[in-house]
Amino acid sequence: MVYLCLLILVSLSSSYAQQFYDQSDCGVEASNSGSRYICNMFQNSCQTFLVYRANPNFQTVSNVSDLFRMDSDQLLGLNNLTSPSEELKPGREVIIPIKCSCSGQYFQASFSYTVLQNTSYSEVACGVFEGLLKSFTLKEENMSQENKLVVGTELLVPLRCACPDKLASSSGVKYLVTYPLIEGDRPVILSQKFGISPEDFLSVNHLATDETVFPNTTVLVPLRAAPELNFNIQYSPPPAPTLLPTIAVEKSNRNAKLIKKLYVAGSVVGFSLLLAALIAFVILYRRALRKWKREKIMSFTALSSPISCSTVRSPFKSSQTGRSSPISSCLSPDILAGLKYSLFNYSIEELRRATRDFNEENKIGSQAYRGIINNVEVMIKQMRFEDTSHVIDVHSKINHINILNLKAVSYGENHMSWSYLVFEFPSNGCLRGCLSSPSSPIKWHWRTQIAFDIATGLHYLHCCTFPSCAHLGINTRNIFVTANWRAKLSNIGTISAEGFSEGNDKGWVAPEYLLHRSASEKVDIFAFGVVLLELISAREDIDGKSFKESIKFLGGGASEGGFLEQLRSFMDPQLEDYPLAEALCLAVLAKACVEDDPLHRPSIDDIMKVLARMV
Ligand SMILES: *[C@@H]1O[C@H](CO)[C@@H](O)[C@H](O)[C@H]1NC(C)=O
Ligand SMILES: *[C@@H]1O[C@H](CO)[C@@H](O)[C@H](O)[C@H]1NC(C)=O
Ligand SMILES: *[C@@H]1O[C@H](CO)[C@@H](O)[C@H](O)[C@H]1NC(C)=O
Ligand SMILES: *[C@@H]1O[C@H](CO)[C@@H](O)[C@H](O)[C@H]1NC(C)=O
Ligand SMILES: CC(=O)N[C@H]1CO[C@H](CO)[C@@H](O)[C@@H]1O
Repeated sequence: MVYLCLLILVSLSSSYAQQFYDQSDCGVEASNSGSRYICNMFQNSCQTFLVYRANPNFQTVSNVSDLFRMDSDQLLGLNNLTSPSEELKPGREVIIPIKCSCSGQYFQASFSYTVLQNTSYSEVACGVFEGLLKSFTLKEENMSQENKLVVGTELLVPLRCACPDKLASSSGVKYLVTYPLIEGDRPVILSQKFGISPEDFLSVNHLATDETVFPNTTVLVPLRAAPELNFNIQYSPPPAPTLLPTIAVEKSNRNAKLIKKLYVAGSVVGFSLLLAALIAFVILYRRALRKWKREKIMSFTALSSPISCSTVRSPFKSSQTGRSSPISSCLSPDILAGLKYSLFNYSIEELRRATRDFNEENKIGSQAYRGIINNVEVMIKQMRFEDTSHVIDVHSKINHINILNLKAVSYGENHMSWSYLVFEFPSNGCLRGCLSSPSSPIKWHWRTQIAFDIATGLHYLHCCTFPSCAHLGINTRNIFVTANWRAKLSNIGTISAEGFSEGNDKGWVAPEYLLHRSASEKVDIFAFGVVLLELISAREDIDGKSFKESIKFLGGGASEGGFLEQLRSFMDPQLEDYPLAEALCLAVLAKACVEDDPLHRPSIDDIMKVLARMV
């Protein structure tokens, strides 16, 4: 029986030996294997189909048939529609018959397109043609170096398509339909939509069971007859909000305004301290009025936007991540918001004194200095004026022992000059420094404590803030360690979902973030895995290559004796005494966190459960 299954599997996978799912986004600059579908020896052209979705620019069948330069009658019957001018719902899938043929190495369905307005190649490939081809393919085909396109240009558009090869044909597959993925698509859903078996679908695209597929690229759907779509497939609802809707605390409008003004004046005080707030408000507001220019205040009010440290936009359903409801473990964010939050305002002169005139020796990192104010060590971060308000906003709403505390702010003379944020500075400095220091290796139980602290900080960000946010820049350089070896996360709110910012421009980063800018909390889980590996080995690995190699043994393969030997040789040589079982546990946890497929990474809840047993 098993043998039979194996046989079927082998024959299935070999019957679709050609084409690979390529998860990279439509707009990526570089070509991957799988960016285009490869010709086979069996047939070099065929009649097949692709799926196009109605959208605000192409709303009717006649719009769509114009785009594909075909007769609208051809589309009506195939799509069970009657009128070419009927307005389709955005997202309604329209099946387009195409002729797919081999050109050079690749299959393509050739169309031409006249550019209607000044635009870009990526907009045509990813917008107009919905990712049915990569934008660099379009550029290559039209021999262009630039991304710009001028109105009126006639473009050759080679859409992705494929013909079944010999083995696929012999198993009855007639068509491989090109399907552009959208958010929420999963192999199971697609199989239902086309009425095929998930196994067939997975093997034609060389996908592993449970593998996540990403929007803005295509898959092939193997069909034995012309496509008929089932439009009644339920996409799972968008990820549930990760926190209680904010009903717990009704704050009056007046109260909100008061808070805002306090914030303007450099101090936010929570509801619980309303009385103190009123007094502080009067004093601070008056002082602020005297001190600050009117326009400055105006611009702050305008800038104080709602929190989003990097709002999580997750393609993963919460049911799949298996996360239990965080509701029970968290307070309402409105209560947390500024329970106790006060922000001082320092003058530039004070900071100059603290850092010995921004002396090079005080520099830690590219835009941070350490300094001493009132005999307390602080970290002073240089920042563009327009970025400070966001960071302050985020910090005014989070308050956690494992997150670096923002203490004060200092604004430059005008909008063009630098502003500075003053943070606490835990005396052991950043974790990377502690791990690299040869003089005093971190003891094992401190390391597990640090891991637990980082996880706690992340859990707080993921589950106890509203909207929940991902850090997106976790690494050992922005985790700080206090005198008694507790860890604190920094750089909250400085990294946007769109891009890498300081502190995140090097290191081993979750692959889906590099490829799709897919900014989910799973990016943090990956980064946490990397931090764990550094924590137990003390090594630093820029692109993860050597880490990947050295933790291979955890996936099996080594003999039992060799297994522990390999673990020992991976560990920080400076660690003298540590329980091997715990080390193994951390290594296995780290390996799970750095899985390429975000769905296979554990949730922060699971991580906390594991670590809580150790500390
Ligand atoms: C779509 O069709 C409508 C009416 O038939 C027309 O006004 C509009 O210009 C068309 N859009 C495109 C992009 O061709
Ligand atoms: C075609 O559309 C009509 C309504 O417009 C519907 O009743 C019928 O079931 C559809 N047929 C198929 C095969 O989807
Ligand atoms: C499009 O770009 C060309 C060249 O850059 C320019 O001359 C033209 O005015 C632009 N047209 C529109 C409508 O923006
Ligand atoms: C897909 O591409 C569209 C258009 O280029 C873009 O607006 C959208 O953000 C992309 N989606 C993802 C998940 O990258
Ligand atoms: C191969 C081909 O048709 N190339 C055309 C692509 O479009 C540019 C205009 O941007 C033409 O100059 C090329 O001839």
